[in-house]
Amino acid sequence: MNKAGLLALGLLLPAVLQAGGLQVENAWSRAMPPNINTGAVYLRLCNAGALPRAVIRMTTPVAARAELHQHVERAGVLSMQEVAELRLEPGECRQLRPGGDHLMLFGIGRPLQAGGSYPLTLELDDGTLLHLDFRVLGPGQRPGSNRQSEPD
Ligand SMILES: [Cu+2]
Repeated sequence: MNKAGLLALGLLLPAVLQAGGLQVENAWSRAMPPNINTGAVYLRLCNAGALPRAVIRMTTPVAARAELHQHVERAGVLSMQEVAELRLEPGECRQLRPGGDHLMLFGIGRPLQAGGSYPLTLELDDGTLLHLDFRVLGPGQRPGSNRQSEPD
């Protein structure tokens, strides 16, 4: 997509956030049972800038700790591990999704309510802070499905 297209998209969809050349869209998490205090956040990241850009840290008031995770397969066993950064080349997009890269939350203080939205801050390697909210979806709810079915 060309730059004008990206700009137009940004105007049409207020859910797209941009800072430091990085665009973030459709951040969501799945509601978990109250006895589980870990969770994952998924989102779509695009580097609309001219320089490589990386997410190096995350913070959220709802969890004691947040890590960048990726899934790795070792000897046929799928596990997840922390990575130091999520790096995107100019023009690159990355979809964080269940079974793939994700943001992992540990020590969630209170259960995240389906339908609620909670703040999350991404720190980029150039010092930019991207403040976003992620939505918590109930069982069976699909990310972005409500937006697409909403007539304007
Ligand atoms: Cu994880």
